[in-house]
Amino acid sequence: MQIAVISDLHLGRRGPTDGFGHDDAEFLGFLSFLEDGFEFVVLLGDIWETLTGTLMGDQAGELKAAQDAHRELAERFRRPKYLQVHGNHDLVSRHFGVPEELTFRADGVRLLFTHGHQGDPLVTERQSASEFGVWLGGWLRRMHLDPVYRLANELDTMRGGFSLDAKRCSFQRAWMGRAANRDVDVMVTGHTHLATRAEHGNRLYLNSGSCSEGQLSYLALDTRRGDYSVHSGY
Ligand SMILES: [Mn+2]
Repeated sequence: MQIAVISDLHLGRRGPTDGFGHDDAEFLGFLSFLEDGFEFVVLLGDIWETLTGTLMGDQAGELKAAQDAHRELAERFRRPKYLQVHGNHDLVSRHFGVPEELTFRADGVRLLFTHGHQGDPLVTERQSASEFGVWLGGWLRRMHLDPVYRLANELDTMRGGFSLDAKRCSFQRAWMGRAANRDVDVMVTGHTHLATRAEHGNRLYLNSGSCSEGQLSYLALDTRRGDYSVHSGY
């Protein structure tokens, strides 16, 4: 089976808090490229940004506003080729039937797809503090304090134990522990915005990186050939 994975688009209601940073028409071209080359396209969470409303707490309203602001993308994602899981920035999607994870077996390979915030202690143990931090970040951007916003994001990366170095990345180690417990061969997450491919013994960890802030990364999985690769641009 040939599967493409993208995540962390952070599509918002446009304006300063919208983290997407792509022209929608150009991004639709990228999606057509993925649709032509793969049997499925997995949307691995944080597709929509619902935590940066002017007031906290109306995530369903923010989801609707973001989908209205990016109508063609929202419609494209409803095609049967797309499979979606929710992340921590679009957690509210679970009320519309979007699951927390997908597992399947293809060509004898067991795969688990999940956004990954469940392995991030700040998000799981201090969810309201984490959501407050994201909401505050939205206000920093409205107030054009982007350098402060970027510094806060870098601190967040360090705090989360996120690293491109597989040995140093505690987030990745946590997920590979779960992969072993659940006998998963290929563990796929997003969330850190660090596109990654790392072998852990006979298991593989993949991270889809991010398509926000104008970045473009995706994973290409071919279970029949055993090819798993990280791409930036197309
Ligand atoms: Mn996330």
